[in-house]
Order: sequence, then structure tokens, then C-alpha cells
Amino acid sequence: MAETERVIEKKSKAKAGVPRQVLLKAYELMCTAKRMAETYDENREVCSKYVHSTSRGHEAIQLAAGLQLKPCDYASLYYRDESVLLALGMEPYELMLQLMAKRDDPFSGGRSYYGHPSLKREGFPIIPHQSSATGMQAIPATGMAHGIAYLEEQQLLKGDDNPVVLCSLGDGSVTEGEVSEAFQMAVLKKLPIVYLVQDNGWGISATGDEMRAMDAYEYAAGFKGLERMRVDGSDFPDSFKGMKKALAYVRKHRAPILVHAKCPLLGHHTSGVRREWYRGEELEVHKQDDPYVKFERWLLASGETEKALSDIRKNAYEKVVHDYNRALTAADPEVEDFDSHEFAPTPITEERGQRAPDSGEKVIMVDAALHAVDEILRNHPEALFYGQDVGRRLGGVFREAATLAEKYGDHRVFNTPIQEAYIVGSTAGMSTVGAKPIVEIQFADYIWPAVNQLVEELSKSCYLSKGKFPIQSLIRVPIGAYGGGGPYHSGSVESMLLTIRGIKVAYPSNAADMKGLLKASFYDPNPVVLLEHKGLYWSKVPGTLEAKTIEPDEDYIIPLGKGRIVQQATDENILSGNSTVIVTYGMGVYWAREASKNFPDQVEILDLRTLNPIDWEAIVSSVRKHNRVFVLTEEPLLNSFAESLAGRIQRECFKELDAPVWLLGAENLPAVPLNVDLERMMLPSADKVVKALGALMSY
Ligand SMILES: Cc1ncc(C[n+]2csc(CCOP(=O)(O)OP(=O)(O)O)c2C)c(N)n1
Ligand SMILES: [Mg+2]
Repeated sequence: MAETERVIEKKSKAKAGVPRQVLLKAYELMCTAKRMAETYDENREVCSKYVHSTSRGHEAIQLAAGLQLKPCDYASLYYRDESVLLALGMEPYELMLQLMAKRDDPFSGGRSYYGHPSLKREGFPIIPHQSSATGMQAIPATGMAHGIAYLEEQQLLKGDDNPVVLCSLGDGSVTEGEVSEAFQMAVLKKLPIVYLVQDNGWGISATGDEMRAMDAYEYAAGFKGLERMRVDGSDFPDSFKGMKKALAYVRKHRAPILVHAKCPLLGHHTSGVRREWYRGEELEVHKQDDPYVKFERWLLASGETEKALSDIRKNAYEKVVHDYNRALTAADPEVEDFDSHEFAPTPITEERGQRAPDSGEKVIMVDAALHAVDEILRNHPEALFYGQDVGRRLGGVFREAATLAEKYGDHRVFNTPIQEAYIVGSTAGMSTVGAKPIVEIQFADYIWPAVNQLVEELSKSCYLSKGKFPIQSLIRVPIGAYGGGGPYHSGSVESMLLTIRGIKVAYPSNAADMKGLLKASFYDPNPVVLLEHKGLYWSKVPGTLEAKTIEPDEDYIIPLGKGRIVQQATDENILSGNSTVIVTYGMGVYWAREASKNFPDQVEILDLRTLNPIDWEAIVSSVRKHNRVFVLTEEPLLNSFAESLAGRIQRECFKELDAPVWLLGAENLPAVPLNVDLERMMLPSADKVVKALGALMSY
């Protein structure tokens, strides 16, 4: 090294506390990011075909964060984090492939927007699927930290690197309610996570003053135990030192910190929402904080020569041009592949084990579920079970988790705060780090706050990451009406769930199915919602004794998507055209059983057991056999899953039908009323099925 260079290095080291090599790398990447943003703007026709945001103005803090993550870490980024990706080692070419939605886009193969990464690559931190919903990644990111903390506590984590999660957020997104659920859990459980808030004072066209009474740093003060720090996000050395401290703090103390980085927004909000439409004179103020200009000035003042910097700049610019031209000619996606990776393949494809072992004893449905979870926890240390009131003291409001915390400890079976979004959304993070969560929503009526996470984060992850991040998540949901449960403890939600692609939905109607389906749901690498009818849990409701069955053995498992014929009609009745099939699930099975006593040997009952995937083959085969179909559900019929199924049967089996597809469900009202007589009017019953069945049979 020449003498002059050595002097320069010493000087810059002393001044910034940042190695020269890092400073120059950051400068190169800053030139790259800036030139990329300019290139996209100069070639708007091509580059704005698909909407994108750039990091222009945020480069310093993003590079400071990205350059200091280790391969053992996890990063949950947001759509503006282009410079984090460059710092991690992504090539401009690779990012441009996503910009242009090309086949070899390494994140999503052309399925998702620019700056929406998902990456599992040797030598890189893991970056899970990134949704576009502002702030929503805070929960999955905190779930990753929660999973890491769990695995560390159980000594299940390989290596001794102390992984850290980086969760990056825009200032506007921090006011989302779900972010507070994440912060609460991070401090409650002391989780190893850095929340990096990039505060540019804008949320599209709304200013900071319009959106909030405090900034994220001030907000963080309300979360006891959340360390916080301010850095100048437009100043690379300051950002670098701040992020270094923050990461070191989390790596050592295994506790959360929030870094508030003020930075200017110099580009457009997105390619589609352009700065000239809403930015005024304050843009000039932001420009004075241009991280690129500031950093260049600083480097020169620190002894770097104009020549050295211009060489770096020139190389970076040339690379951007080169990569851009290369990306332009890159292949488009194979269109035939558009529907791959809806789900990851499940290992459970056939029924195994003994459904009714000779030595088996009868078990109620709630205990069948309890035993299934018990067996899972016994065999899988990476599995844990959490939800409201499932912990040691109560063991679930239905005692569905009784004794589990005593057996497996409070780290594995625990109460959560009343945070449905966290309960469901955290499983995305847990699954990413290798923990296997079983969670519970206390009542189906309260699933709504969790639906956002289910849709935005869980359901799309496998498809949009092209199979890299399927989410293993078993979500237990007690559901259904009986005995005056009233309007907020009786609701049915399957139709809503069944409009969400990318999740599976099971709905057992008896103890044996409960055990077999719960196991299959756990071993499924995809999100599964298990609907558990509260009225069947103890077989207390008249007519539901059959929900109690011999307990299957420990190996018993039922593949999702297989229905079961629980009652047959005789061949004689089938041949003479005097039979029908009732297609149903859950409590419907018992209304059908009871009602069919009035039509002895004439009624087949097909219990679907899983609603998605559905056993279409079994439905078609039953329709062919009986030529009459009755779809029975507990939900109000209008626009329901049952109506949709009836439509499909009618469309695809039209020629097989001797009558229209018959339907019975609850009345089309917004809630199940409290008074039991009113409830009876609202819900289906065996009597109502008898009447409807009579009409169908005599059609
Ligand atoms: C849940 C949700 N609501 C609305 C939007 C539309 N939207 C996209 S970006 C944005 C502003 C976000 O501001 P901020 O978090 O400060 O990030 P910035 O773009 O300023 O970096 C909005 C409202 C969205 N993506 N997600
Ligand atoms: Mg903002």
C-alpha cells in the first residue's frame, strides 16, 4: 500500500470508525442504487410497466443495515429496501429481473413486484416472502425472533452465531395496529429483533404531521424494555455505527431494539405515484440531505481523491447499464408454469395406523384433539402450542389443552396476549426459522383480526416465493353454535376461509377424524385451519353421541382432502331410484343422521371432513350413484361455500341429476341470536332436514 493511501486509511478510520474498505464498498453501492433509480426513470416506458419503488434518499441507512447482517440472520424487508438487497450481495441484474417480472427473478420468478424479496441462498441471511401490505411484516418478523428464542431456549439451534432478525419499516407503516402487537410481544418475550424505521416523513402523500402525534422513536418509549436509538439515516458513517451498535446489542442481550433513521425521500413514492404530483418546496429541503452528495463530500473531506471516487462511480454506472441491457433481453416466465406452488407437497397421502384398535377406549372429540397435540409435542421438540388461555392455569377455555403446559413447560405451551393477528401471523415467522407452531384462535367469531395475516402473509407465501417459503402452520379454531352460545360465540366462518387460496381447511365431525386430521394438518407443510365444532367436543348435544369414538392409535393419520361415507343406502333403494346423498360436514353430519331415520336405508351421508382440498371424486361418485344430492351446512346459505358447491355439482354433474341440488343451511342473518328458541329458528335442525329431504325425495 502506498504511503499516501495508508495515511488516508488511517484518517478515515479515525474519523468514522468504519473501515475504509467498507466505506468504499458503500460508496460503490450508493452509486449503483442511485444510477439504478435514474435508469428506471429515464426508461419509464419499459421500467414502469410494473409498479416499483426505489431507495433513492434511503441509501445510507439501508446500506449500513445490509452490510452488517450475517448469513445466520433473517431480514424482513419492505418494498423500498433495494439498497439493503444490494448490500447483502444481490446483483443489480437480479433485482432488475424482478423489476421486469422476468423468469429468472430469483425471488418470485416474475410473480411479485420489485423489492419484494424472498431468498434462501447460501451465504445470505434468510429473507422470507414479503407482502406489500405496509407494516404487516412486523408480526411475521417478530414471529421469526420468537421462533429463534424458542429454539435457543430448547437448545435446538445449530451453531452459536446468535442470529438476529432485522425488521425494516417505513414511518407511515408504524401506525398500523398490528405493529403494536409485534412490539408488545417483542418486549414481553425479549426477542432478538432490530426494528429499523426509515422515517422520510411521508406515507405516500400524507405527511408525518398528518399521520401521527409522535414519531416511531417516541412511540417506542411506550413499550417497556424496547431499547431505542436515533441515527441520521442520510449519513452513512452515522448509520453504520448506529446499526453496528444495535445489532451488537441484540446479538448479545437477545432483546429488541428500535432504530429510528431520519432520511429524505428523493425519488417518487412509486413509479406510479410521482413526486411532481404532490411534493412542494420541501423536496428542496430533502435534497439538502441527499445521502449520496453528503457521503461523497464526507469521503473527499476524509482524504479520498476525486479520481478514486470517480473510478468507482464510473464502474458502478457501467455495471448498471450492462445489467440493465442484459435484463431487457432476459427470458420471460414460462406461462404454463403460472399455477405451480399453490401448496408445497404434503408427505401425508394415505390413511395409516389403526382407526379403531381392539384395545381402544372411547374418547370425546376434545380429548382426541388433546391427545393428538400431546403426542405431537412428545415427539417433536420443535413443536409448540400457543393461544389465549391455553397455558398452565386453565388449559384452554374448553380444556382442550389441559395438562400440556405441565407436561411440556411454559415455553412450549403458553398464553398469548389477546392478539389474534400475532397468534396467526407469527406462525409465518416461526415456520421460517424451523419451529413448528400449533396455535389457537379462541372462538371462530374472533378470527377476524387474524384474517389479514392469514391472507397477506400466510396464504401467498408459497406461491409468490415459488415454493421457497411454504408456511407450516396449524391453526385450531373452535367453531359453531349450540345451546344459546349467542351471537359472538356461535359463528361459522368456513365460507370466508374458503375464499382464501393457499390455505387448507379441515372440519372433523368425530373424535377419530379429529385425531387423524389434526396429525395430518401438523405434518402438512402448508397453513391449515382446523375447525372444531364446540357442540361436538363433549357429545353433549342430543344426537351427537357418535362424535365420541374409539380412540385411534398414535400412528393414525388421515390425508387432508378425503371424505368419508358415514352412512350408506341399500343397493335396492339405490337401484330403484329411492335414495339420495347428503353432502355435509361438522354438525350437519348429526342433523343428517337423525333426519335420515325417517327415510330408512335411503340416505347416504358423505362427511367431507376437509373443505379445501375437497374430495370432489367422492362427491361425483355419490352423485352418480344416487342422482339426488342434498348439501347441508350450518352457515347461512346466501353466497356460501354450500351454494358454491351446489353450483359446481349442478354444472359438472348436470346429466347425472334427477332433481335440482337441494340445499339447507341457517337463515340469512348476520348473527346467531342468544335466546335458544330464536337460535332454533335461525339454525338448521334434524326436523328441518326431514322436511327438506322429503321434498327432495319426492321431487
Ligand atoms: C395495509 C396497506 N395499506 C395501504 C397500502 C398502500 N400504501 C403503499 S405504500 C403506503 C405508504 C407507506 O408509507 P411508509 O411506511 O412511510 O413508507 P415509505 O413509502 O414512505 O417509505 C401506502 C399507504 C398498503 N400497501 N398496505
Ligand atoms: Mg414514509
